[in-house]
Amino acid sequence: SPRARKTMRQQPNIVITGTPGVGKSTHAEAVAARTNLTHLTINDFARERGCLDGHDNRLNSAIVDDDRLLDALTAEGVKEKGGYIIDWHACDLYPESWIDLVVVVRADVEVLQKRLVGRGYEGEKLQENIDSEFFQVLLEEARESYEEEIVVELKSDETGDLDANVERIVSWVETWRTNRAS
Ligand code: DAT
Repeated sequence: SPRARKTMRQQPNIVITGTPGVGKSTHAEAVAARTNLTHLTINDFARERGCLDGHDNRLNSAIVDDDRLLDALTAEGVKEKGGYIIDWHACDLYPESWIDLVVVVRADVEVLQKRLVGRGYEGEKLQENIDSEFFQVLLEEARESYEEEIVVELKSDETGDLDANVERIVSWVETWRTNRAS
């Protein structure tokens, strides 16, 4: 459960991470709707704020410049104000002091494969993402980058998982707010 952390933030910052297709944005949107936190889709934010640094042709995806992204997030007031749900497939670039909770969304690789094929992924891009989930790359990244007690792994194979996860994150936010106020 959330303990008092060294922060001046009035609202918590939550990182929602995981392999593409696991359900990050679905979770982030549902939690944002219930908590009034702001869903920050880094793919869009990085593009809008000029934080892209070329294109990876092999994986057909934009390359984000981490330093520029951190500057843009700082300008946005992420660290000081808080109140953001940061939705991206990477999680190791934010300073620890910015982040109050890290949710690693996981999916069964067969379920994920179907979702990604449905999204038009194929070839190397499809395989790399399946491998990434199989080898729990994002979970390891989260565990290496943040204190163990703020990292939560949540399974997202079915609708029931989604509902339970959202409930759990919302209640974490409510507890954080209660602790912050007292
Ligand atoms: P991400 O943001 O991680 O790329 P998403 O939120 O766009 O993933 O979800 C990918 C697809 O999978 C989307 O069609 C919604 C579906 N999905 C995600 N989590 C689910 C769950 N727990 N049950 C059923 N469908 C889910």
